[in-house]
Amino acid sequence: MPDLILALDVLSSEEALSVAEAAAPHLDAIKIGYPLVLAAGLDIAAPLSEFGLPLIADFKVADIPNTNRLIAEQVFAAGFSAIICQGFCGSDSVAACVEAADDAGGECYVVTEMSHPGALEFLSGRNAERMARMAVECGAHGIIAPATRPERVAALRTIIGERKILSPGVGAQGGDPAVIAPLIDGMIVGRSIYTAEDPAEAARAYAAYRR
Ligand code: NUP
Repeated sequence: MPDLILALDVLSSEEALSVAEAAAPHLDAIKIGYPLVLAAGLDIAAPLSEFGLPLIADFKVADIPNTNRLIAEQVFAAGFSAIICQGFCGSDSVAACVEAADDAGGECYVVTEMSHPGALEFLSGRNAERMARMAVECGAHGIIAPATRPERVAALRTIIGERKILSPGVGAQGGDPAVIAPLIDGMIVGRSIYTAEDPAEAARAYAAYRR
């Protein structure tokens, strides 16, 4: 059953630290991305890492290999354990992130099919399956796949085997944690925890799907 990963998309370091402190006992990792880093700076990684949880950088890196590598090196130097990159730029761009992760002793996850409705325009079906195959060939540690479409997660699992699937889209985007939990390795939950009246209680409720 999956780890619980908090998507901490709040807009100040004060709120980030207060939600993280409340939820931390129920979490296995914290994921941050552009919203918090643009509001509070990359330095937010240092106080967040004090909760003793792995930090995942969700920058959906999508550039040429050299730029991807430079971005990934900054991420790992800032203390993150993992980076998320897009698959659609191709295998050389993904390989640059995987290499930087390996050099830093970290992990790289590749976005295959996204969780929102617009993903069905370009980022789904055969393209997602090709990206999953490529992620395996590049040595990525796992993929990102949508909790909003459990049948697609099951299909992508047949391609990636034992590699990890981290899955966003539970709660606010409509995904059902009970349905998706048996299919994945990490459940990513943002708004349903950080906008809850009691984030600790909300995190505890999602953590129940770990068992
Ligand atoms: O396909 C994806 N869908 C998605 O929601 C890939 C992602 N990385 N995410 C991220 O997961 C999104 O940017 C947000 O940080 C988190 C989901 O948050 P929420 O919908 O639970 O609030």
